[in-house]
Amino acid sequence: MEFVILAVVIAVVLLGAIGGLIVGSRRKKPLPPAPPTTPDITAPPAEPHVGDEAETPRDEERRTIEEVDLPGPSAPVAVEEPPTVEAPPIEIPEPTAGRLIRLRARLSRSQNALGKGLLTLLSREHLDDETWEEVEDTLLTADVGVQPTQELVERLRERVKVLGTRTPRELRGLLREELLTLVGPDMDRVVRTEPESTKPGIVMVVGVNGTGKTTTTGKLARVLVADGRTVVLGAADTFRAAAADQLQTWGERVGAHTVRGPEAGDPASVAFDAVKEAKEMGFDVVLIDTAGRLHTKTGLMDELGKVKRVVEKHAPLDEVLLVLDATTGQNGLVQARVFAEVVDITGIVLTKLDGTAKGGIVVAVQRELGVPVKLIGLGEGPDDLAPFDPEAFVDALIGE
Ligand SMILES: Nc1nc2c(ncn2[C@@H]2O[C@H](COP(=O)(O)OP(=O)(O)OP(=O)(O)O)[C@@H](O)[C@H]2O)c(=O)[nH]1
Ligand SMILES: [Mg+2]
Repeated sequence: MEFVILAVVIAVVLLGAIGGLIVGSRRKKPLPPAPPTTPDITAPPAEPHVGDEAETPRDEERRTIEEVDLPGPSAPVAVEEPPTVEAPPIEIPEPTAGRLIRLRARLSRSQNALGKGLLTLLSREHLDDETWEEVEDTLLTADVGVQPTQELVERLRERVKVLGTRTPRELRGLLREELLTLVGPDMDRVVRTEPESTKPGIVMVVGVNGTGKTTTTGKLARVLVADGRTVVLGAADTFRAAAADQLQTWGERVGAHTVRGPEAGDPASVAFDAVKEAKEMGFDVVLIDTAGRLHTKTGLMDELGKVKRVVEKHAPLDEVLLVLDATTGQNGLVQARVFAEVVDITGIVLTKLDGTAKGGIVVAVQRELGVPVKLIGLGEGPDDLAPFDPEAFVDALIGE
């Protein structure tokens, strides 16, 4: 009898222990992530992890509500100290002169394959049809575009024939002249930001997603501040909260004021308010950053037209800058055409020229729009923006 009682006691103790383990292990197991209600198509596909198969299958029995620990009403609530907001130190942007030397060197590094290739071809003893075809291919590969390429080759052929014997110096001079003609040394490339008595300079920045609009707006603000101008940034990209933060961060670094609106609010009204504030407070220039939009989406393009029209209730815009990513090549031309129809582009900013040898797109896009490239982006650094200078550009192409 005693033995039976002892056995029962042991059994009870054991069961309790096992139960405790199970409960304990359940408590410790973290909640599986809640499955999204709609599939997130922007999320990258989940990578398999080591030991994936060992994970609990998703159709495992769910915990009941009683098993989930809820925080008691008396649970202490951690009171967070409000973070002390320290004003970031204001940076002094790099002076223009030093910046240009640095950026020209960077441009040469990325672009001089084109010029070197051309010079090598032109130095051949016999310039037969095949060589001229290679010259053409070289220019096309650099995204110069069909029409300008044919013009250049025709003129070069003519001039080389007249020249007879060629020295490398002569060839270089010839090529430089012809490339320069193509790039358009006489186009007006001034970025207009001059304030007038009652109105600030107004610049709007547009383009498809990810071309570098916000970065360019930020870099341009730095250039203006370095020139002693006061700047307001209009965060008219209301699609993402992070977009306004990104712009504001650029502004704060040089002490430029950012006007923002509610998330998903009307971009036109943010742009309007930015100009209004600039006018009221006597700022010199307003730079309006807009959301990236695909040129194929009519609704978004209409919205951009509206932003411009609403701003124009204050005053005409001085510049509408189209930001194109130099690495996207010929697709940039299609974008340029559509944007130009909607908002009358006055200047092109060609970004990411540091990451591609296809600088020939400068020629193609200017031809397409009849609008000059005014600025070029040569890196992700805050001072990696340069005015577009045709002579410096051609020198970078053919090496000095
Ligand atoms: N290498 C290089 N990267 C650049 C240049 N300009 C911009 N970028 C990079 O391009 C990426 C996109 O830049 P953003 O300025 O956010 O582009 P955005 O057009 O405002 O993008 P959305 O607002 O999302 O349409 C960032 O990683 C930038 O650092 C450039 O001239 N060279
Ligand atoms: Mg942006």
